[in-house]
Order: sequence, then C-alpha cells, then structure tokens
Amino acid sequence: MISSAPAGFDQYRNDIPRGAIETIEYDSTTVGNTRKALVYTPPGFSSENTYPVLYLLHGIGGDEMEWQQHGSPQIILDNLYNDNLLEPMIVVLPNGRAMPNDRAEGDLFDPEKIKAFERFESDLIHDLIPYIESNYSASTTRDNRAIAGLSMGGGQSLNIGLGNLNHFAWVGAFSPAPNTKAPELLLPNPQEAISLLSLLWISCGDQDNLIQISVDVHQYLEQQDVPHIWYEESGGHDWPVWKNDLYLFSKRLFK
Ligand code: FER
Repeated sequence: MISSAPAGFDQYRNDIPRGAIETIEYDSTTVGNTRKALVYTPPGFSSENTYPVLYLLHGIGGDEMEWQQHGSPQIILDNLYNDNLLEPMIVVLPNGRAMPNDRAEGDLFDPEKIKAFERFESDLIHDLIPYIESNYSASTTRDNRAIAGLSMGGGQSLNIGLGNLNHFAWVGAFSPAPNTKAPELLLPNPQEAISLLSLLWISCGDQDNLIQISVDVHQYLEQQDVPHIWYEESGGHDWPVWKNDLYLFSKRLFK
C-alpha cells in the first residue's frame, strides 16, 4: 500500500540548500535544429561527482517548461534531498514534441504533432542523452538512467523506456495517454524486462478518463509476472496527481 506524499511536500521551505535549474540548447540531428531542455542539478552539485539522470517528460499541452510552470519539481526535489529521501540526481526536462515548431500551440492533436512525440525517441537517444552525458558529470550506464513522464510523456516513457532497456533501468508512467503502445507490443519479451528492469511504475488518478490504458498495461504485466508498481490514487488528469507521482517515484530511484 502506497501512501500519498506528506503534507507540505511541494511547499517552499526557507533556509534549505537549493538545486539549480538552467536552460540548455542541443543540436538535434533528428529534427535538424537546435532544441531546448531544462536541466536541474541537485543541491551541492559538483562536477567531481558522477550523477544518475532522470529524464522527466511533459504532456500534450506543454513543452520543456511545463513541469516547472505547474509541477514545482525543484521544490519537491529540494525538500526530498533535505529530508535525506533522494539520491542526488540530475533531472532533465526535455521537449518531447520533436519537430521544428515544438511549442504547444494550435491544434495539439494534429497528427503531425502526435507523430513528433514518437519521433522524440530518436532525439532523446541520439541527440539529448549524448549531449547531457558529454556536458554534465552524468553517469552513462543504464542502471543510472530513468525515464518518466505525465500523460503523453507517460506513454513516451513506456514506449521509449521499455523499448530501449539497454538505455533505461527505471521507467515511470504517470497517467499514460493513448499514445501508449499495446501492452504486448510494449513488452514482447517479458523475460528480458524481468531481468533488466530496476523499477517499473504506473500510476493514475481514479477520476482520470484515461485510466483504462494504465489498467490494461498493469494487467498484462501481472499476467506475465513482470514486477511493477501499480498505484491508483485519488484524483483526475491533473497536477496534484503528477506532483504526488514525482515525489513517490523519484524517491525510489537509483537505490
Ligand atoms: C488522447 C487523449 C489525451 C490522446 C492524447 C491525450 C494521442 C494526451 C493527454 C495529455 O498529454 O495530457 O486521445 O491521443
């Protein structure tokens, strides 16, 4: 039984060490332009140390700034560090809409834009991860890479994470959207996933219209005996749920 994050988990505390968020730009061979991402480095970050990395993805209505604008990730993470509940890690907030105009504007369900969320797999693996690992003191092993996201980003995390187990050992989907592949396509080889995954997390609000997607993946994983966490929480397709998920998922990482 998983309890929700304690009261105050997302409230700014005075006088605690703080991480830093900066915007980076990387060359994308996939899209053919320069793309932005935000990078959070933890309190006390030092290039003398090597850090694991969480890639944290946004939803259909957002871009690389969505988590920071609505989800207070820096407050949640700084508080977790201060309470000694988090492994020091770099958190990268990419833009998961891999196309020349990657702003969340116009018809967000335009097939070209939906396709761009698929194209992001190549941008992440071939462009962004190499950039992060050559510009930060980031670990380069699969055991030290995690991918998670909300809604469209949750679907991406399952599709990309489970489809690239040579790159990721930790996968989290918060309220995954209809871009999630069918369960038997997500994990055609359950034995491989069982041996390689350190954590597979799926969560969704009980008032979320998209919950059946999560339930279908969970039931397949259960049938195939793939260890995972299925966490149904109270709430809808909304930020209180995703902030709670970030708190609960991130504190399980890299341990
Ligand atoms: C859909 C409903 C919701 C869909 C995507 C979403 C691709 C994504 C929602 C979000 O990211 O919040 O039918 O199709």
